[in-house]
Amino acid sequence: MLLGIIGAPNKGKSTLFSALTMLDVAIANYPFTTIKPNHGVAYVSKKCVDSELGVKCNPNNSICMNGTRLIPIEIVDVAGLVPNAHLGKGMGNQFLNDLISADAFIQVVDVSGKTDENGNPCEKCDPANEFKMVNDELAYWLRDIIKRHISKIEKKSNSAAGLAGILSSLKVSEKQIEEAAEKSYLSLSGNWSDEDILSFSRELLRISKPVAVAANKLDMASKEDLDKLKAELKDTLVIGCSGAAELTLRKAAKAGIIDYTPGATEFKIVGKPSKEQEEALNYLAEYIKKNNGTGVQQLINSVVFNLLKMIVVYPVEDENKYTDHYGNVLPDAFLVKEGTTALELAEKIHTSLAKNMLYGVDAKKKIRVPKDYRLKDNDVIKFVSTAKP
Ligand SMILES: Nc1nc2c(ncn2[C@@H]2O[C@H](COP(=O)(O)OP(=O)(O)OP(=O)(O)O)[C@@H](O)[C@H]2O)c(=O)[nH]1
Ligand SMILES: [Mg+2]
Repeated sequence: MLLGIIGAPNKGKSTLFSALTMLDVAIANYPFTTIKPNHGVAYVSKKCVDSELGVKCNPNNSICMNGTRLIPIEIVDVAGLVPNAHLGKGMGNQFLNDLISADAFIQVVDVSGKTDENGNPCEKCDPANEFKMVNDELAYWLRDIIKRHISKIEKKSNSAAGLAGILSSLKVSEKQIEEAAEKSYLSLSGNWSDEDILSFSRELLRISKPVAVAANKLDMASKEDLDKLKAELKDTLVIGCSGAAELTLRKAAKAGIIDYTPGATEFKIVGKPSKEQEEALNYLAEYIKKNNGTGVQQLINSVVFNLLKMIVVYPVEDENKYTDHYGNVLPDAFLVKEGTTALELAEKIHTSLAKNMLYGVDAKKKIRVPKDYRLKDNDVIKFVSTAKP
């Protein structure tokens, strides 16, 4: 799973990335601080099933913190996009190629309206304009990729397959391509004008690359600012957040000053903060209490669980002890798309496991489930196959 952080310059993309990954990256109050993409690992969080099952877990592919399972996903932060980036303005748009295989985008906007589309200071800019500008630039980027390949596609008899092949790095399916063509009233066998390719690109992005909006710098904005943006972008998932607040809290936790679980609405001071740090922490304690957290963990969880409709499942080898081969309790938490079958999950884990699979066992209910059983959120599942261990 890969999430791409995009947006205009100076919106807090790298701050959000740094908070999510705890990696040190360049952050500054001017446009184009980020030049090269930052790659890292972030974690989605969900209540671990261990307490429900009355056991204590030993995670292997994930982390468990105060009963919360943290599951890794890849995340990339790139340079800022400005109006006419496709014509080479600002840093251009070539850096978007690093996000070509993203499953979804998080677009960071400044909900306080204190920076404009170019990342320069502003009094009362409307972040909804940024959203439109960035979506336009994404569509131009895709249009230009397709344009470069269109002659090759038009020679193929089956154009959806041809396009899917050419756009394979974009992780789009033939079905999504057919749907995008239909929605933009285009025949896949026809000759497309630049305008046609642009309409198709917009639809394909809409279908295959969902976008959530991180309404960032909420600490400098009012509730009305956030409500206004939500109303303007009513068909889009908009989550208010403060990347700066989250970064401060995670840094304080890393330094052993506070005990803080990402997403929590409170923390405990466990170390010895300086007078200055204590003041900042008191402010943040109030802030997260009032705002139900910093919004950062809520953002990434909403993207994965609501926008991308992923569920969490725990494969085990022993359905009674919930352990793997080595006796680790609930070692792995997998993120899979809603509707994934037991057999499809087995394929993800190991091809031989899937090839020889006979059936699954729902370890919570201790009942057999067929290969085509559709996994449910928080399932603990054992695979029974004919293969010798
Ligand atoms: N008040 C407040 N300031 C923030 C927040 N997030 C980021 N900032 C500040 O906004 C400025 C820009 O932050 P960056 O993370 O560098 O922004 P960016 O979008 O990565 O910028 P470019 O790489 O230049 O495109 C810095 O001064 C940050 O400290 C936030 O949640 N609240
Ligand atoms: Mg940056």
